[in-house]
Amino acid sequence: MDQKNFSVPLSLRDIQVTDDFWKNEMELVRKEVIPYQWEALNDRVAGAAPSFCMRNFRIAGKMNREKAERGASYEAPKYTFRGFEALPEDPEHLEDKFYGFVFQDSDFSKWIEAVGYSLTQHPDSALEEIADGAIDIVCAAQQEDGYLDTYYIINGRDKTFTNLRDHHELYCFGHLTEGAMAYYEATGKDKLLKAAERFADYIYNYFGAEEGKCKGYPGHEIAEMALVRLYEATGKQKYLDLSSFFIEQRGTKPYYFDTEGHPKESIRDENGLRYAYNQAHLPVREQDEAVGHAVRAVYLYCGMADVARQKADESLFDACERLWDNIVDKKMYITGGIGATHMGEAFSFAYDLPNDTTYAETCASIGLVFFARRMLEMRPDAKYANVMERALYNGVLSGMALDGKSFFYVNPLEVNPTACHKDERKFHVKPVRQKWFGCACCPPNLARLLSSIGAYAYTESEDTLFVHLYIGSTLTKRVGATLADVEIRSRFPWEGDVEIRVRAEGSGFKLALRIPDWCDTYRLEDAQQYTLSEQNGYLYITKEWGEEDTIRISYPMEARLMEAAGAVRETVGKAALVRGPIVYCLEEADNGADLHLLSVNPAGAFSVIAEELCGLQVNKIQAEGTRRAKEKQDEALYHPLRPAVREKAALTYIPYFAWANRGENEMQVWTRVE
Ligand code: FUB
Ligand code: ZN
Repeated sequence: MDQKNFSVPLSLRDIQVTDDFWKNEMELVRKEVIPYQWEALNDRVAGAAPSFCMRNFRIAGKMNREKAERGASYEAPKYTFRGFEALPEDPEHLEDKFYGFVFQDSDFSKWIEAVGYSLTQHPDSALEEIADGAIDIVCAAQQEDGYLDTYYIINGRDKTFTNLRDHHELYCFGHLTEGAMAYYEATGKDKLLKAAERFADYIYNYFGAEEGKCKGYPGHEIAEMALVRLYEATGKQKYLDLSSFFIEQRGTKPYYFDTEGHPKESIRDENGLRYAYNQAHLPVREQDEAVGHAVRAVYLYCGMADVARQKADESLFDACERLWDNIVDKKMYITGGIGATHMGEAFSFAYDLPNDTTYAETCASIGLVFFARRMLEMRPDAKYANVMERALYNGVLSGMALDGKSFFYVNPLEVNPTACHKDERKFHVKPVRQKWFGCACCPPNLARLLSSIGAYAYTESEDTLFVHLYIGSTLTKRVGATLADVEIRSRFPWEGDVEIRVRAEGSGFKLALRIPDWCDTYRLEDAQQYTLSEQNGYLYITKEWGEEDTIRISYPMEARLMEAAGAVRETVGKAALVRGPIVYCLEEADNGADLHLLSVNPAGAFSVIAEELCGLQVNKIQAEGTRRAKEKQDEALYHPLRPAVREKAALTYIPYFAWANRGENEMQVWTRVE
């Protein structure tokens, strides 16, 4: 591996996203999600489960002050460790103790990360003031030794790092660092970054290969990638070493988590799932199947990819690639959703992709996007960007309502609301988006991804700008001693025409455009004026650049019915409609109830209709099909086979991400084929 060929994301300060589609998403985050989340973090949302996040930081800060005032006579209160502290029966009388999930601190960190990215695109002094105030509260909770996790600060430091498997100190540290970096990069303010670094130093002194240090590693990964980011920002080798240690240590024997004395969990133990849940069943270089909790898994793979990139470690990259291929070839929904079972929020076995009991947590698709970008940094291969695009426009975006005011945690591909209410196996599947969640991981994760979307669309190497996603933007790229100005315009995801204006000098600047996997061909206007080559799904373009050059390229978007491999039991005989990057679905609001009675005609015409859907301009698709005629009311449950009576039906498909914006109703991605 030659690091010279690697690429890195552009700084968000060098990109202005101008795209109608994504700008709208970013504005929803800025105007709806960030302010709403700030209220939620402060328990000020009527009717929503309190978060306790900022309250926990305030209490930890208060304890610090009391300790400083009373010195040796101070005795910290003693509480019982549970992992989740519920609201007391009388919510008026909260004690000065920790409430909420053990990882509640991370809600602040994801919020401040989204705030940081958002400020790079849209400076907002009022928001910055709120953020600075929040940072003061968080930093006041930090202990003298650098430790910063309110669950243990409040409950008692004697238990620090005693339950790495289930408790989330290292996870909270990881998110804190990511948030601090984003805020620093946006504003230049380093108070939170310094706090994160002090916590990192504490962790570095505690964990590591050196004699006397703890040999544990995070139960929920993310510290691995955060440490690499910290290394890149500070140049301090110890952070890369620690990340590397966490990665190499995972899965070695004796299993670290066994030394923590967790009670055996019978069925998990018998089936070898005890370690796989945390991806700790094997050393990471020996892993070739994505297993366990899906968010943890993809976060681990991101950390592995970061370390592989920093160290040009080919075998670690190979492990990442094996895991990538396993996910994409065997365990991913057509929407880019991953984690097929709600048992452990986990990957299931190969090709087990049920549509109506799926989990496909929003955070897991987000993690897949993170993983894709990291793989692209090392190897620009369209196989990563194709999936990144698929996940973004579908499994990620479905997590948020079109008005930015409610969210899905679980992203099913088929919903019958009655089943969601009455069938215990589907209780985790909500037929409508929720305002907020007690375990509020997904909405703030969405906020941080959407507000930094530019960092996924493009990466740069010394002389090349890689366009992975056709997101309208203006950006600046350094080429040797000069700057190239680039403007990308498109009507993605609805139309495939792209216009790229380049202002560069000489011929040193190259563009690498991803050729999407959803089109068989593309058309480049005036192709003869460029020097062209194709490699791994990218079209490399260069020329002697003039004052301003305009490249016009079209990727035909055709409505296509897709089928899954025969091994996917749930979808045999069914097809999903896809056009460009968008996966479509049928919804009851357009097609009436009993969607399971509908069939689509693969030989019929597909008409694209540009229309507004709940305030958003989208392309709907009309298809020809039939509906199995309603039987008589008293139709016997079983009866001799008779020819089905079918009536013609016009099917109206809408983008999957836009479903469930018109009240509770049925939805399906996979429809029977006539
Ligand atoms: O454990 C923290 C977060 O809560 C995970 O990433 C989500 O899957 C949810 O379990
Ligand atoms: Zn989540």
